[in-house]
This record gives sequence, C-alpha cells and structure tokens, in this order.
Amino acid sequence: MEKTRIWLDTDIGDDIDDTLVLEEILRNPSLDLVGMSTVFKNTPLRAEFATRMLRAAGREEIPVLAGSPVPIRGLTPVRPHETFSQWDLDEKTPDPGIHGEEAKDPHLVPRRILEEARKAPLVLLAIGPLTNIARTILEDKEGVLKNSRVFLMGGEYREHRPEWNLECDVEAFKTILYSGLDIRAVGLELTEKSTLSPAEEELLARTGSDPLGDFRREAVRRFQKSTNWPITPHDALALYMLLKEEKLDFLPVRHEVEEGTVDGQARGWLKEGKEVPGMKFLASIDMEDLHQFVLNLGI
Ligand SMILES: [Ca+2]
Repeated sequence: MEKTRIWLDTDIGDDIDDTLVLEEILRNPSLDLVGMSTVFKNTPLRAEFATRMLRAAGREEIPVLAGSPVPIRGLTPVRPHETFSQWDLDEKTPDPGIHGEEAKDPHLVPRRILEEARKAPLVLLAIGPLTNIARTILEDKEGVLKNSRVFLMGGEYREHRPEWNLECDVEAFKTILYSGLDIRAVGLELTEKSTLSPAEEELLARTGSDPLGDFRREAVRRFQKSTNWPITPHDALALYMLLKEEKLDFLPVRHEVEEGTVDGQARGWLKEGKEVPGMKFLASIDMEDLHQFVLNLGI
C-alpha cells in the first residue's frame, strides 16, 4: 500500500495533544512524515522539542523547520495560556513570550512545503494556528492547490464560539478558508468532548515501552504537573479524520470569520456565511473509537 505523505505543522510544546499526534504519526506504518514545521511564538524551541522526539524515535532524518512566530497581521493580544508545559524547566528556561521577531526567512517553510508538494501528493496536517499554511498559500497558491489536501483542527462550526487556532491568527484562517483548497476540518465542538478519563490517562502513562514511549510519558508527566489539566486530545481528531476519512460524515462549511474584542482580548469565531468551496467539517465522531486510537499508542 502506498504511504500517505504528510507535512505536519504544529505548535507542539504547549498542550500535550500535538505530542500525541507526532507519536502516532511516527508509529503508523501507513504514514510517511516528509517534514514538519513549528508555528506560533517560540518556534525554535518548539522545533527543538520535536527534534528530541524524533531522535527518541530514531527518525532524525525528518526535517524540522522553525516557522512563523507571529501571526500574519502581526502581534495580537491573545488570552494567556500555559506555554512549554512539557519542558524540564531546570534544564533550560524557555522564553514564553512573543517578541515580534519574524522567522529569519519567512519564505523557508512555505518553500519547503511547496517543494514536497511538487514531488507527489501531500497532506498538510495543521494542528496549530494556521500562519505557516496561509503563508504557503500566499507564496504560491497554484502550487499548493495542485497536489495538496489540508486536514486541520480549527474553528467551531456549531455555536459561533471562539476557538484557539483560529483566533491566534484570524487572517491566516481567512486565507485558508477562501483558498479553494481541499480541506477537512474538525472543530472545537467535537474536540472538546474528547477529554480522557483519569483511568484512561493512567493507561496512557503505561503504553509504549520504547524510547519514544518514554519520551511521551515524560512529556505527559510534566504537562500534568505544570498545568493540572486533564488530557483533551483535540489535535488527535485531525489525524483520526485523515486515517478514517472514508468512514466519517462531513458537512459543507457555510461560514465566515468574524472578529471582535471580548474583555479587552482580540477574539475570532465563525458565523454563518456562504458555502466555502472545497472545505468540509467533521459532523460527528465515535468517541470510544477515538479514545482507542489515542490509547493504542505504542501497543
Ligand atoms: Ca496544537
């Protein structure tokens, strides 16, 4: 069977779900991770974290590129959130803030993605704010359209509520929405229901008895210790959607992006609009099956 070529774009290092997704990709024999890029705030540190994870998996040959640290339109005040929860803070104090410094070469990630898309069909799996993907479209829209599909976690499609990946770069979300690309999205209305039970978290802490599993277990431990949040594997739904697309139900996206300020913070959300060509969102999901998927890591 031909492998699915994937480019992963991620804000790995904050919430634990991106870490789970990267592990699942590395363990899945049907997937070929051709490269990955990091997005939002301290992208070099995120890239370093990902590189260590690849090393644990013995997959150092996969390129990891530090992408755009700031949204397309520049700095926007967004809600504070836990950053770099999976770092050993004794080892290195990460810089949690945005300093307005653009990646050294903002064309680097878009050009590498386009290069991979030219070789053969490519899936862009986007599980962070959409800055890098939007920049790729702005770099060469036809180049992306020709050979790529996008699977993303972002937006909220039922109740017009703000969603993190959308509101961290509203302009990028708009760019993708109106790009004409073939897109499958999963929204917060589904992903927020995916929280693992304490017993399931316990199970996750035991799976995968190899260096990659050890790496993830340590990341989970640090995440739990520093945030005290339950594990909600939002981003895992985007990968699940890619792997099980044929069996899932999608609805056409008939939305547009609206922006506003709530309690002094810039927010963004989706409201009703005209149909977006090429883009569909996941209508429903079997949570039990999703949990099996997440808990089977390394078994
Ligand atoms: Ca993410």
